[in-house]
Amino acid sequence: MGYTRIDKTMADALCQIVGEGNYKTDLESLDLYGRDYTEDLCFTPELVLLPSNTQMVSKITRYCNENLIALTCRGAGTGLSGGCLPIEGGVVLGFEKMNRILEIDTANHQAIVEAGVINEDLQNAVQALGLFYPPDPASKGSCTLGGNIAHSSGGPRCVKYGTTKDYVLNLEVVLANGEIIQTGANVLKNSTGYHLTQLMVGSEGTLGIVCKITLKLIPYPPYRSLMLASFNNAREACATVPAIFAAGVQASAIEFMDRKGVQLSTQKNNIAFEMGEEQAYLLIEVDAFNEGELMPQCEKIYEALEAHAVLNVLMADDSETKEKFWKIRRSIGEVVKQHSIYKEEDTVVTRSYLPDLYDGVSKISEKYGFETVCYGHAGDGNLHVNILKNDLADELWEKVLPIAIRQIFDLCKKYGGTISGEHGIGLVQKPYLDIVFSEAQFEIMRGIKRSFDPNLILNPGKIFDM
Ligand code: 2HG
Ligand code: ZN
Repeated sequence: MGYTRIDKTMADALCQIVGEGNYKTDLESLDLYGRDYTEDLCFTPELVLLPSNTQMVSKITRYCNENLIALTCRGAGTGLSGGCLPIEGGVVLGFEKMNRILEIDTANHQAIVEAGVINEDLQNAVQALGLFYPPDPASKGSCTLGGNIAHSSGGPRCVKYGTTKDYVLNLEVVLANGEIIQTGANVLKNSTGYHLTQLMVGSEGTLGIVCKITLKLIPYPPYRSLMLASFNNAREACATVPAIFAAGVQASAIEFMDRKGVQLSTQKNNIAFEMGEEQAYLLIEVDAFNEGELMPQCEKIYEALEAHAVLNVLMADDSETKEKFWKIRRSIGEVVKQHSIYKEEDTVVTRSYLPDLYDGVSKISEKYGFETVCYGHAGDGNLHVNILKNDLADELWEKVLPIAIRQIFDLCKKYGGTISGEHGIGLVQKPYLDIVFSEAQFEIMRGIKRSFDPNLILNPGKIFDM
């Protein structure tokens, strides 16, 4: 589909909506807003606009719709599926000026925020009031809540508390024609018609533009214990995960890290960490409202670990050690990116199939001569598989990679899962969506897209082709 190129008159009209100092046209900024964390992809937009309220977003959207200008929203650009890349050029809408926490309602345990609020800023603000917003992507210090909604982002705590979708009560959304709607109501229960709120969560900015968000909060559990268990066999580490649940413990994180991931993370971050023969680790956390509730949970976990040939268990006794272990885990994604050209897959399977998925990925990598770094949210059956290019020839990498990825995703389907647990489909997973969706499902989704965005201006070219 042909989109309109933005000429001088159009640019002036759009810039006037946001006002002086709230737009960018210089090449350096356009390049910056044309990238996210997905590989080294870049699609330069024609204009970047930084609105400061919903009315401005509405006027911009109406203008783009009337003039058939592509419009792509961007949070902090930390996404890993190319979801915010403006592949058709046009306008990128940045949310850095819409970053206010509008209300924290302690009586109703709700927060109302603008879409550009940084995840961790909300976590800190509500924690100061004894409240908890659990979804915690590794990039929590920079990613925005609007971006989290676009992909229904997760993080380590989701194994106990659920992902972004479980906390969104209501959204203020600008539709493609500029109209402003509420998708639901600020209530915990809602059985009133179609659930537009949940439809919007995970739709990656293709159906409407989320401007304000009402989030559910819960009481903050102030006590936590953290342990790092090592294994000399990665399959065994994965197989231990269901045993922890079977022991009757609901851990607040069960994270898997393979040897290479820990090696890269500790080396690149200069973290002192002794390694022997370990091939994999589980980082396990429990939380509680009373300190006395921690030890019985740890003991049950310890028994489950012992029954599964754990090599060693390190308890993080002080806050420095806790921070160190979490730093090792949270920075793996980043250090892999620094280490080599790579491709990241966000595989997810029914938890008990994790060992089979891990084995399958290892066999596929071996067959094609790739090195992989695997880590992620083992408690959710969600394994981030990073395929490293290292010194493989470009030609081989480009030819074989899509074949290997398809085989990995076929395994996800076989083991009861799907091709993305928390990073979305965006641009880079789009070629593989046929593995999990039939033509009938695509047609339903295309119909939904058409009814929200008949001119196809919102984040064109993402999730599936029209
Ligand atoms: C992780 O588990 C994340 O490390 C990386 O999925 C994504 O937070 C992010 O940006
Ligand atoms: Zn993750």
